[in-house]
Amino acid sequence: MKSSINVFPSKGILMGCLLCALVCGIFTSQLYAQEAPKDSLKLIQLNEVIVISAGKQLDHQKQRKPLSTLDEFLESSRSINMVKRGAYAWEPTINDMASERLAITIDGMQIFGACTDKMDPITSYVDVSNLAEAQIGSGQQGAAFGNTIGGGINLKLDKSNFKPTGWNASLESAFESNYTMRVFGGELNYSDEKFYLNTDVIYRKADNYKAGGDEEVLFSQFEKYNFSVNSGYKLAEGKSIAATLIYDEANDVGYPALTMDVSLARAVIGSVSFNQDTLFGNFSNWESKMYYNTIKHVMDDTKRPDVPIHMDMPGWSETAGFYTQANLNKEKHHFFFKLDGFYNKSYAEMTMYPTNSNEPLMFMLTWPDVRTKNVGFYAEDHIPLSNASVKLSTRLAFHSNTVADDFGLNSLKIFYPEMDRTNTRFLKSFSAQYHKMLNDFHLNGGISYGERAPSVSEGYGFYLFNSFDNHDYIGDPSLTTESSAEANISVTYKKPIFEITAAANYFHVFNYIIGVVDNSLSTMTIGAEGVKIYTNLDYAQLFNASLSGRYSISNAFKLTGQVSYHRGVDDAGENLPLISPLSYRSAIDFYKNQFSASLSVDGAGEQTNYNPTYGETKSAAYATLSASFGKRFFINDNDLFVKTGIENILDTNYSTYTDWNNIPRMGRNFYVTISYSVN
Ligand SMILES: [Cu+2]
Repeated sequence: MKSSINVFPSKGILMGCLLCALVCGIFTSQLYAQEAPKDSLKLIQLNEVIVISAGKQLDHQKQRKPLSTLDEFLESSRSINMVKRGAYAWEPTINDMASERLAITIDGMQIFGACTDKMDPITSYVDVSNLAEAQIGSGQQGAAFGNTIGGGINLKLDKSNFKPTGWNASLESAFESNYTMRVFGGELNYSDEKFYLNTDVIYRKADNYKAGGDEEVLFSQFEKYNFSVNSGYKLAEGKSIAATLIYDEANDVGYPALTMDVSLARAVIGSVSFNQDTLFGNFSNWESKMYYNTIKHVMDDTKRPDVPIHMDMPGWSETAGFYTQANLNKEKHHFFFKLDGFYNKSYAEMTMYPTNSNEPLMFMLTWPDVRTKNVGFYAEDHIPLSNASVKLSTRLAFHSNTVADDFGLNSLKIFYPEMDRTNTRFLKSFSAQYHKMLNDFHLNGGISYGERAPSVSEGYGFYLFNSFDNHDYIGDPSLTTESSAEANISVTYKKPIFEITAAANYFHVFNYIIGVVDNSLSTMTIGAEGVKIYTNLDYAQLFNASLSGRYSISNAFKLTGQVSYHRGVDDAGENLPLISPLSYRSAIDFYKNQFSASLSVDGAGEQTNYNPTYGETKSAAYATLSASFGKRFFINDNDLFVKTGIENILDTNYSTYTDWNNIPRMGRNFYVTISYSVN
């Protein structure tokens, strides 16, 4: 089926667009607009940093919804869109690319979900209470965090870092009317120049949410709690050790867009690190970390009516890893070096229970105990020139996959009799970014090349049911490494009260991995339409462009806006799935005398470039309106902060291109957040 004739924007049009924008004086660069991220990542230029820091009153005032889920925080980013299968555990995408093509780390730690159906992106295993900020790099700008095509996100943990603040504590609570979500959280911190201890706990429970027009979305409830502790001790001046531990557990999580729910999703994430301000020679900020995390994910279909065949589908993922990194300043050069590595075990199984109990049980390994080893070296050099700067970076990595389970290996050998147990690759990434200041203009441009290995599902998945296109998926261990050539450009016009940025990027992805129907195979899942095999297409092309601006109307009023355009096609000119239609957002924010307010609109045009082959239907245009009000009070020495708001004020019933199987989004929602902190 052809959805439409695809005319990919040619380079001529692209250049024309940029020129036009320049002439109009409306453009923007995200690259250098942000304040430099702190600590060890000082040198890495990020495209965007989202401040999260729950429990920090000052930051809270600027946030429209301080105790929202981490997913909502990420969704507020310019660079991230979230794929939704329910109210919980959304999947981040950057440049219209999802998990397999992104490098997502928690405080530099590699973590991999344990679900074969992408129910547990790793962002679901932390909460806002743990985090200081989300650091986002587009394309190869995210390669500092790992091998990537689309970009990288590092979720930075919140730590006192030897600030002499003494004891402080805070209590937080929130309520949201639409799905009666209750949130309770608290922190207790101590920090002095020699020692710090941060602890926090948060609990969330939500019932089914209601889409616009009071339509209840069944199986969208969830319950989650998260506990974390991190501590540091100074061994000597300029020398310290630190340790972190996060425990995160979600139960009774409904996935209305899928055929199964989750009874347990649990992560234990721990690390120890050693930091030293100096190293031999001119090296500085030496940081080394060892970490381990283990995830258990249990799917559950017992609460669903009319299940044709009951299935048990547990999955496990365990990762151990390390990194060591340092800066080096030598004359004009600002180097950053990082050596990192991880070892991951991914194992998932499926047992089917036929309704006729005389029939035998059916057992499959959907992830056959795949062991992934990756050792990488990342280096970057930032060279300031007069009114300009250049950043060069590279990542070189050795990557290997081994199928450890014999039963799983033999199952895959049905399809690939020649397959080896182990598959190794050498992955490369190179990037050059240039920045120039011309009076009030900032120009940014860059070219990059990057590679990634297939994910465990793409390489070794065994009959993974995808409810989006209603097909069973089988991996291919002999997939070729996917690679991407990328170009990005942006122009910002910046005045103290006014700023506008136009940005565009283009990815030419070679050996693009996607599921392709194989008519010779029969399905395993009852009701599935067919079987798809993960296959390398010759190439795919992705193009993203955005225009964003900020205007300070007065000291108290600030206006922001963004409109973005996206396109993705495969080598036959067919649309790629999950590509955003034209989308926009705008907001007016007010802040004065400890009082804050905002009014915002979010919307998208009709999705004209969709692809039914991948299960997509056209999503209609929509717009939603939201408002928030906040006030900070001082009670003795303590702080009380109250924030309230309404989302989707007009109770619009809508779904977007990221909503799995078009499940409708939340209707009108009132929320209130209260936080009280004692210093
Ligand atoms: Cu799952």
